[in-house]
Amino acid sequence: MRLLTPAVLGALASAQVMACDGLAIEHAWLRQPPPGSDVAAAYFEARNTGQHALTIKSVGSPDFKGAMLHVTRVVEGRAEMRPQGDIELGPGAHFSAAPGGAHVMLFEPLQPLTEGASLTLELHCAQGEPLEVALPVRRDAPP
Ligand SMILES: [Cu+2]
Repeated sequence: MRLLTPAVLGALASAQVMACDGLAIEHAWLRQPPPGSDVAAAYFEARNTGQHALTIKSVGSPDFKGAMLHVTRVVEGRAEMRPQGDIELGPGAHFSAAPGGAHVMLFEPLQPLTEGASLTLELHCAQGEPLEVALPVRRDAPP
């Protein structure tokens, strides 16, 4: 018997539980870019709440023309962004996309990125339907 925290139960209730075979996403948010910028970064916490391994292959959003998983690495003192490969999560495993590391890079918004707006982030897994989660626009990281 596994105990689920209220936060995890909330994520399961708000997500399509069958999508992505047990993937739960929490604390998804998009950092409001400076005015005039057509590139934004989004972050999330992912956990495999299922019994089987799963793989996040890619991301998308109906609110942007393009979306990619990136990772920031410091190479010889300079921060560089590279494509993030597949994210493989065993049962119970956790992955954090947070400022300074992995992130969702979003290109060419199709609507204004107003603080407080709720956009949509899609996670595409190796199996199952894409998982859609709410992506609130914030000026700063959630507390
Ligand atoms: Cu990036």
